[in-house]
Formats: sequence, structure tokens, C-alpha cells
Amino acid sequence: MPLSIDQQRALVSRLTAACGGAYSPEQRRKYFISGPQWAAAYEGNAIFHAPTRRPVHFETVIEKYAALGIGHWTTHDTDVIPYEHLGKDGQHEIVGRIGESLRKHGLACSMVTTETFHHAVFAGGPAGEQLEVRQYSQWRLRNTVAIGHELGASYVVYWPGSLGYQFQGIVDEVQTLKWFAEGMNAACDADIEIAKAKGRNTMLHCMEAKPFEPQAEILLPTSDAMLAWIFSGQLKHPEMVGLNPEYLHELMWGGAVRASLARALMCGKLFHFDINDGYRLKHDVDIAVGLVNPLDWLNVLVLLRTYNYNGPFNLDFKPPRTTSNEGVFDISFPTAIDRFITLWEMAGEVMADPILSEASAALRDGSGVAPTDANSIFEANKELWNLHELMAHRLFQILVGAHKGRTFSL
Ligand code: GLT
Ligand code: MN
Ligand code: MN
Repeated sequence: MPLSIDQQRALVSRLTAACGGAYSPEQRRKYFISGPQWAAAYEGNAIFHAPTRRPVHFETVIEKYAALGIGHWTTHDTDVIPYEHLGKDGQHEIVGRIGESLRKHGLACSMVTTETFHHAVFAGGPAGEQLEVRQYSQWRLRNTVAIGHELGASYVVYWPGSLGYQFQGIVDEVQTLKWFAEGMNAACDADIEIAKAKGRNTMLHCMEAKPFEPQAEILLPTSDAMLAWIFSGQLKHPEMVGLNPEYLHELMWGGAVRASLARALMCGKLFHFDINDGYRLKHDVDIAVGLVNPLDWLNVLVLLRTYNYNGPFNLDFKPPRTTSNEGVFDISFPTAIDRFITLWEMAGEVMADPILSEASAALRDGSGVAPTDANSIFEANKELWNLHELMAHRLFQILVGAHKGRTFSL
């Protein structure tokens, strides 16, 4: 039976309610979850795609996030402030209105980030050959730091989307990376100065990698490349600089996200985390968390819980083009948060599972044989290693609820 728009809405609401399993806003607020302005305001446009949604005002985003139980808001400098107002009275006035709206709805701004990729001025990259481009980029970074302090943010993110090229051999990569470090130094210096003047703490500066978009080749394509850059000796304040890995960006180049996060944790540099989902070796599709790789996501959260990660989980996904303006807040955001919390709780079950704990302990204990030669060590341990595959099966069972007695035609 064909349905009118009103009937379609009624159907979607009825089926959403029938899905059940939604957490309350109070429960959701217990997690350090942040909602980006740009995610909720994304209109569905892309190179080959016209927008499918109407523009959304920042006050609506903040109000809707508050109602859903998203406690934190994140933004680019230019998401809300038009270019012509940057650094002028207009900026001051708009930031004041953002602050009021956040206060009114009980949200906090946790992170600010600078758009150094969209405007035509960044065609040759934010750390290009021209001194004036680099000076302009540095000014934008310092200005964003000032906005962050004004809004009470604790994190600044840098996604150097255009730090790369379409042609090999045309730029001096070493020089460009040094210029890029100068930008970070300017931002950290501004932060130290403003923090001192305002009696606030300095912020955590977080680098976000994406391997191959929008440029063909990127100078810092992975979180690991960024770690090398952070520890390169070019940064004046390397202790202030860490990472904001994005789940999908680490997957896009073919890496294991858990392993990327482990390396960041080991270096003490996992400051911030963009959560979403998608596919290996494809575009940055930014699908909402858990819709593609729920088992991997479960394992990621086990790792983060094990190592007490306590930074933000930033909902950096794009509501699909097939979702309407209403659907963004009625379906996209609430279901994303609820899958995250469910996976978080399941991660707790993994950590408390007696089978997994006994298996891990046994693997660590080994056979106790003397480490004399390869063959005897192998022979002494070979039955123990069966536990690897059994543990993988157990993780699947936890994912589908089989550990709680859920059976399928047994
Ligand atoms: C852009 C990118 C995201 C980054 C944003 C922060 S901008 O949308 O694809 O992954 O987190 O600058
Ligand atoms: Mn991101
Ligand atoms: Mn992405």
C-alpha cells in the first residue's frame, strides 16, 4: 500500500519503537560521547551527489544533542562562523551565541578543529611553498585555539586533509613536514599564552590521519606516520601533541584498527578517538559505528577498556543520504550511540568472561618446559594454541549472545 509522507513518518516511528533497546538520555550522558556540528549538519552532498537534506542551524543541533543525551559538542572554526567573520567582531558575537546555546542546553564544547582543507586558499596545502599561505594557516590555527579557550574546550584536532599532492616530485616533502611542524608550534605557543592569561589548562592537540583523501598522496597518511612526526624533534611542545585516530581512517589503508590504537596507547598518545565504521581500501564513507564491523568494534572497545582510555568518543560519521532531516536525530544519532553503549557493555562481558580469562591465563603460563630447543617447545605447547581459535569463537558467541544461553536450532 503506497504511503503518504505522514504515514511514512508514522511507520518509521512505529518500527523504531518496535526495535526497542534504547538507552535513556541519562544513561547516554555517562559516556564521554561528543557530537560534531558537521556530522549532524551534513546535507548528504559529495562529488557525485547533490544534497538530500535541508541546512540545520547550530542551535537545533545543540538542542537535539541535549535531548538525545549527547553531552559534548565539537566544531570546525568555519562550521558556524562564516569566513568573512573569522577573527573579527562577527566571530566574537557568534561564539558568544554558541556559548549561550551550549549553556542553555547543558552541553560542553569538548573539541575545536580548524578547516584547513575546504577553502580555495588551501589548494596547494596548508603548509605550501608560499610564506603567506603558511602564515594564514598559522593565524587560523591560533584563532581556533582562541575559540576553543572561549568555549571551554580541552581538545584541538588537526586533520591535514590537503597535506599532500597529486604529482610526485613537485614538493620537498622534508621541508613541507617542517613547515607543518611550524604550524603546530604556533598553535601550541598560542595555547600556552592564552591558557596562562585565562588561568586555564592548555589543551591537548590531536593529529588525525586519513590515508588517501582528498589528495592522491598524503604526507602523514597514518597515525604511525604522525607519531614519527610528533617525535621528530621538530615540535617545540611534543608533550602537548598526540593523536585523534579515526576508526575508519586506520582501516582504509588496510591496517588493523586495534593494532593502530595499541601503538598510540603504548606511546601515551591516544588523546581522542573518532568513532565510525566502513570498509577497507574504499572511500571515507563514515558509516555509523558498528554497522559494518561489530566484532572488530567489540574487540576495539575491549582494548580501550583494558587500558583505561578515558578520552572522548567523537561521533564522526555521516548520516546516509537516504536518511531525512528528521531521521538524523530520530534514528541516526540515537541508534549510533546505543550500538556504542551496547558494544561497550559487551566489552565488559568479554573482560569478565571466565572462559576467555582462563584461556588467556593458560596461554601465558605455557607448558613450563625448559627453553632448550624449538621442537621440544613446540611439542610442549601445541595443544595450548588450540585456545586461539576457541577464543575467537567465544568472542563471536558473546557478540551474538550465545554466552547468555541464546541458541539457534541446537
Ligand atoms: C573531515 C574529515 C573528518 C575529520 C574532520 C575534522 S573534517 O570531515 O573527514 O574525519 O575528523 O577536521
Ligand atoms: Mn574524523
Ligand atoms: Mn572519515
